Amino acid sequence: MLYPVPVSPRESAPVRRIIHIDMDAFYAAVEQRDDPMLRGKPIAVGSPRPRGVVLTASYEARPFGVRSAMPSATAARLCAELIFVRPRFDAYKEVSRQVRAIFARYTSLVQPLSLDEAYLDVTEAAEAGTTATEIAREIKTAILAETGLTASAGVSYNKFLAKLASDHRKPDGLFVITPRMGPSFVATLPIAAFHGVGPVTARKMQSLGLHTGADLRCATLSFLTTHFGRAGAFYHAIARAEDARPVSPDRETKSIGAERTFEQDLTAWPEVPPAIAPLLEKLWQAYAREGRVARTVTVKIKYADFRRATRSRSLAEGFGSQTALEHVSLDLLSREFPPLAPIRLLGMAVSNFAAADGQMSLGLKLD
Ligand code: TTP
Ligand code: MG
Repeated sequence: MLYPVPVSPRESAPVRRIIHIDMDAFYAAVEQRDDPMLRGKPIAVGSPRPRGVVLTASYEARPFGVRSAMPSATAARLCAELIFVRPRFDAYKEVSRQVRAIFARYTSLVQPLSLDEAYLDVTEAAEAGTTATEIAREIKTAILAETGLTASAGVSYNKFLAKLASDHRKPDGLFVITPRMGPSFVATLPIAAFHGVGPVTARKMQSLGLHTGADLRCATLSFLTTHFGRAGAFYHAIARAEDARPVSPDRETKSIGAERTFEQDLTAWPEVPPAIAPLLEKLWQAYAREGRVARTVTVKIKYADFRRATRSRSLAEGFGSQTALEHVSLDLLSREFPPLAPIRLLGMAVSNFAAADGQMSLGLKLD
């Protein structure tokens, strides 16, 4: 007698085909393309001033240890021949527009993450006959032909793995993680390499004996939610190479934020300005990349006893400089001192963006 083979819901769901595309050394590659003198040389895009930061470095500069978000002074010390180049955001936006037009030839399910990065869901196109890997290769070829720049592509069955895959063979890479490979690929990774695990979480995981994807996989869901709250369920899933998040094309940026959990709680006001300086820098960079003016800034405080507070202020003309952002954020925070309890986390975000009609485009001052 024949028994029907049980089909689990997961087996019956169609396997998705997701591509993650990420341009190589994006700003630096555009500068080298447009100025032949810069080709083959270690360059950093950003301000050379003492308080400036590196936005990105060319692949020639990376062996010296020059990295995004590094103070320019440190970068210059690491690489004596480093050439600093001022960013030209309009040029990067133009390339971004060209690359997105290429994506649109294959699917309408495109979720841009920044000017140089996007997820594409090509399940439908792949079912029609062309494999996702072929589509990724065609996209890379079109990007090179039409912009003169290289991109790396990752192909897999969810967003988490596609992003890991695009990073795996950078620059000019193409890497595929099949359903069979997914769990073992994740098992070998150090947890700090997981997208979504920041440095503080990574240290906490290490203190709990979780060093690799394989360690994380051994942890139970209740253990992870006890220690990491809501993020625990996400860590539990990605340890199994599972990620059900859809590619969401309409997700327009509504706010841009940065936050930091401190290794030691803050208790006195003089500790605050230096503590938020790196946050402000990070926020300003991301804001500068967005290109639209935000009218509201919000600060967030989490106390050691788990109480929390948020405070906002809006400016009719929007925040046009890093100094304005700093001034208002510090003012909002200073009103909360002396604090209700020691502070374990501070966050800042900008929101309430003006329409991108060119009227209020951000006067970018990176210094
Ligand atoms: P990334 O894709 O993170 O970096 P990249 O394209 O320069 O290099 P890779 O080959 O490793 O992908 O970021 C894209 C661009 O965003 C980058 O060229 C500059 C900008 N950027 C910042 O302005 N600040 C930052 O901290 C980072 C990480 C990027
Ligand atoms: Mg990139």
